[in-house]
Amino acid sequence: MLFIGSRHCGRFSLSCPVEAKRGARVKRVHGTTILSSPLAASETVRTVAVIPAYNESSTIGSVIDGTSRYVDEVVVVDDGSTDDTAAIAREHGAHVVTHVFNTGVGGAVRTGYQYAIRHDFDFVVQVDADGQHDPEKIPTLLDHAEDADMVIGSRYLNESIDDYPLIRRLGITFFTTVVRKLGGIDITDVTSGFRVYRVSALKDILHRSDNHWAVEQTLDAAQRGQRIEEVSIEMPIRDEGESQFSLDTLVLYPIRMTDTVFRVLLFR
Ligand SMILES: Nc1nc2c(ncn2[C@@H]2O[C@H](COP(=O)(O)OP(=O)(O)O)[C@@H](O)[C@H]2O)c(=O)[nH]1
Ligand SMILES: [Mg+2]
Repeated sequence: MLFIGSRHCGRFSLSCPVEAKRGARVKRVHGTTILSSPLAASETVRTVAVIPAYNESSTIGSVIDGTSRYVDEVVVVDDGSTDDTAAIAREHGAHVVTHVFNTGVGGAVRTGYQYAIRHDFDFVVQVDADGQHDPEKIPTLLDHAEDADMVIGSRYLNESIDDYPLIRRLGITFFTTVVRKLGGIDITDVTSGFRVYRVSALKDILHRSDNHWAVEQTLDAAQRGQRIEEVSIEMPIRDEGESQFSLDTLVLYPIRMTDTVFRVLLFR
């Protein structure tokens, strides 16, 4: 039987130190792990799902329902939505933190991370609200977090990336190459928003940017020698709503990218 529930993290040792050593270690895992044995309910590792959401009323309910089976709490960061996202999220049992103004994905996930830190969670699972991330893959990500500080679900380790528009693939490849070169790590999908973090390590890499959050935090983690893993996760393109990527984001890429990279390399 496939194990259901975040308690499988309970076998992680809470005293497991985050080794801050130079030269990040990346273990890439292809395929899916099926967990076979549930662990004792008495173990106390706590996991929170952080779901950034901007006008996702058509999908947020099912994403929460699917996700809540695998975590102790679901937090939806409503990023200034103008539709019923927040109300639907509450109806489905999520704790909702509302931004009065829209900040962008980076601002939304940062609010979620701060919630996790403040409430002493051990792990954060980050899931998009648009239905792109299959909650049934959460145990796979958590399983790999046993030996990692950050686990990234990668579309590039399977064929789902082939469905993305060329311009989007070029953007992801560009960002990933920058982080690979500057961070000395061997990853394939730095912009993926389907991730798990060990909170004790996440505390050190809280990003500042509201745009290229993934580039900033992953590069920072690599520079600090945090353990970063990638796992193959299928990620279809979204059916509903609008992606954060637009012509504006494309035109502003070079400026924002330079800003992000200099900030990490020079000031952190
Ligand atoms: N488009 C957009 N999404 C946001 C914003 N703030 C939070 N989000 C949420 O952040 C997540 C990732 O955004 P998305 O557009 O799906 O990015 P993509 O998966 O990289 O195309 C989704 O759950 C959004 O609802 C925002 O300002 N714009
Ligand atoms: Mg998405």
